[in-house]
Amino acid sequence: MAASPPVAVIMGSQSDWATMRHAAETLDALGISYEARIVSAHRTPDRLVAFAKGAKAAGIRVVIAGAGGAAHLPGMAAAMTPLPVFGVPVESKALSGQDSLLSIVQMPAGIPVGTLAIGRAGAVNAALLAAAVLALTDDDLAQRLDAWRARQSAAVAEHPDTSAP
Ligand code: RP5
Repeated sequence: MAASPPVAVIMGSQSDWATMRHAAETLDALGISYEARIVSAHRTPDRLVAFAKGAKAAGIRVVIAGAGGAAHLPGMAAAMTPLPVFGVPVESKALSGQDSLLSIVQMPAGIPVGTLAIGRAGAVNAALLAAAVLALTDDDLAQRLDAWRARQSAAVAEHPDTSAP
């Protein structure tokens, strides 16, 4: 059986892809392979158990988990794998992602989820954190990550465009 890529990007619903694609695009930009899967803690609990219990043996090294509302996915995944899990609160319609954030961030001591910002920023940063973890043992990736950050710095103008609205 072929080994899984080093990163799994899981999400509770197809509707989360609009947010989680930003994690995927950031991983693409850094040349990190990943698999993206819909794994719902509520609607597909058996799929979640199979994924989380098998993730490490499959070769996955970091899990990025995005979910919205009563967002149990990152915490439940973390409960069933020793791999680092980064949680991305998806912006919900009803409560603007506050529900997602609080669901993910308030893990009891003993089972950590590294919780990111709500929405796109969290998705991008989850990918960057995954890259930083993998770069600890991958010098080529460490160089790509340094270059990504340098490009970002170079893209910031020193003075604001005062003609902008
Ligand atoms: C959660 O419920 C998902 O993570 C998603 O953010 C939210 C809403 O899902 P849909 O009703 O759009 O499928 O499980």
